Amino acid sequence: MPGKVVSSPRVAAIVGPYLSGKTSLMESLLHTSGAIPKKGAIKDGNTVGDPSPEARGRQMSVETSIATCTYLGESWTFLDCPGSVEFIQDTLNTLMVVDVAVVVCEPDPYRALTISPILKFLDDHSIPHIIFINKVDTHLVKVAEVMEALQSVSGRPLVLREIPIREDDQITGFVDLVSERAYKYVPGKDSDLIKLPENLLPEEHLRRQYLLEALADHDDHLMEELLEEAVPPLDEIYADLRKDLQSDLMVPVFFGSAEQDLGIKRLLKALRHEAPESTSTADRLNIPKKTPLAQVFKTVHAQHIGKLSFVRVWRGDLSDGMALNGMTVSGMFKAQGGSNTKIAKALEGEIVALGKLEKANTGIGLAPTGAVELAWPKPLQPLTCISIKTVKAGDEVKLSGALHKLSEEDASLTLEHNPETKEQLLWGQGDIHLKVAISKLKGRFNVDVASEIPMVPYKETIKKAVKQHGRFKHQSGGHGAFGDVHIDIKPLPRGTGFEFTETIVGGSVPRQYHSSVEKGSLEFMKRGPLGFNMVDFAVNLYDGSFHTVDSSDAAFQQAARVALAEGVPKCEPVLLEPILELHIAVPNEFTAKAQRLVTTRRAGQILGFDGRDGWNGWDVVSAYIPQAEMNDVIVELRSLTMGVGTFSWSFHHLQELQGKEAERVVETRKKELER
Ligand SMILES: Nc1nc2c(ncn2[C@@H]2O[C@H](COP(=O)(O)OP(=O)(O)OP(=O)(O)O)[C@@H](O)[C@H]2O)c(=O)[nH]1
Ligand SMILES: [Mg+2]
Repeated sequence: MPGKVVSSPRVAAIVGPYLSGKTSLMESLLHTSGAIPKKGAIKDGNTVGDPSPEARGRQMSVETSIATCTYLGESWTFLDCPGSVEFIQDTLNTLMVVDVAVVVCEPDPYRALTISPILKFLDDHSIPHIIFINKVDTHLVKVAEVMEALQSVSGRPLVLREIPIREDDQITGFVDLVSERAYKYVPGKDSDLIKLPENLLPEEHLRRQYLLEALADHDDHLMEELLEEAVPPLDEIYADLRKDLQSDLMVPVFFGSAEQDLGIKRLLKALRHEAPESTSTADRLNIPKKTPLAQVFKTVHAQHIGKLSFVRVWRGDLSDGMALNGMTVSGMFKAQGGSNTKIAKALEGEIVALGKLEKANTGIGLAPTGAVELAWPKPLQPLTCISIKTVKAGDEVKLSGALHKLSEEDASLTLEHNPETKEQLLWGQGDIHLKVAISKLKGRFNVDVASEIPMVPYKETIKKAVKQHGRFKHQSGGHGAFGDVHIDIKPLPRGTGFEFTETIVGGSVPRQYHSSVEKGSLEFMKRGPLGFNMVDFAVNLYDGSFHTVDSSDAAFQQAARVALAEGVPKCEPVLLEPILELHIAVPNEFTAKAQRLVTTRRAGQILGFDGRDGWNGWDVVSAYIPQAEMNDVIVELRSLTMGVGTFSWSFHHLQELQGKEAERVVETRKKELER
């Protein structure tokens, strides 16, 4: 293989579906390159990746882990990303700053679909990527079938870079399709160079030809050579591989076993020879040619150290103490899993953590001359929420401070205060996402919170109009209180809210008290006869009387409340429930299941379905679902769709709710209000 001297440090993300072996692969890469003397294992909880107690406890990655090694004199930083869709925000952020991504997948054609969302993101952003089919130590891996399945979910052509050598159905080595050398795996050691097995020659030839033809699609010179049946020089093939990967024209596919360290050196070498350098990545991302310039891709509020902004250094070098975006870098660190080592300088291309840049948001460009706006993915829309409360009274300020930090670390986790239900809602991507956040609140910020299913913000309205008289009269000691009103109460169309008017003639209620009647009505509508906020009705003040001494703003407010308290129950109050509009995106083999999910919910209504824009083989089912029925929609959708189904949502309208369900809601509300 031709030598290629790359001086700048490079960065590879390790991505792929949940539990495909990414953290194990990072461990193996670190071990194979000599960065760690002994390998840890997921089951033993001692890998370099996943250092947080939450990741260790659940044996899953919940955020990106960072580790650096030197391989053949070159610096590599690996960013081991979470696979679970619930923690995908960190993965998407991480992918924005890497030179290359290694997509780790299971050796199972039926699970190929699970990598389609990540491939789509990589293709949409033209991020060079390599596929690594992991776990080939498990029996009966059919590489050709896996390849076919993977191709069906990739927008780019995949090319197999090696073919398996088998003994008794077990993969025991590989033939490199470029060098045409055969290797036998030796667990724990380098693979042995062996003679290319005769029986593999036809397949080797076929696959190699396919690889060359794929390269020739973007290289006329190579195409001519192939047409003339000339043997293309290896240098030319390697140059094409490098170029096609860099432009994301083609996806090379390798296989191996992270756990057994098989095929790892092959992967490292491919990365070394073919992954783009940081300057070409910076150019691909249109990073301005300002020096120095770095970009924050991850923010962590570390215990003892404080805020750490993890950056990719795009242009020039950084040093501790320098001013960036008007702030002084206070502490510069190199992360290796859970440990941070203090350093003084960071080189172009490196990943480092900068201390105490309090105002630096994730995604921002940092420069001595001030902030630089750089492309950054929008935070994911939250899909589910819980209502949270501090267990200890007085912890509220601590809680909001801690949550502010957690959502700074993870933009897909947000806090909302609902003024209607008076709840604090913690929004996220799924159950585990929220549970992990609660565990971090306790472990890192020492705040205990209790959680429950959030209330539905029901509303109520009226269906009939009435005329109502209301009088408030009070005599206590000196001054009395007097207000007297005649009002029309009538329903308004859905979505109108509340309207107040007056048609007083002859000053029966003096002008200054009209707004008092409105205020009283607004106060009353906060809780209608069913216990909820009232909407979509009108009050018209048309008559009344007053007393020159005893009438006051307060007395007229009170009179309005008296009138409404008596009048509204006569207007056929009715409950309104919020209905959400959902756009459920699923691969089309699951479209019928997604539709069933809608129709099996109370009042779920399918509006139609269509192809998903820009997503081959995906549909979007549009539907209305009552908010009260939303709680486990994401859980069920994921379980129906191998985890890849998702949805976007928005509030759509309020809808009358009657019958048993309405009675249940009103009864529950009554009990709540009595508490
Ligand atoms: N047989 C076999 N098992 C493996 C291999 N690589 C990983 N595993 C196992 O697969 C499981 C998941 O491994 P991880 O490395 O945590 O997978 P991951 O992709 O990082 O998981 P998430 O980050 O949570 O998505 C663990 O039980 C590993 O021991 C492999 O090459 N062969
Ligand atoms: Mg992992």
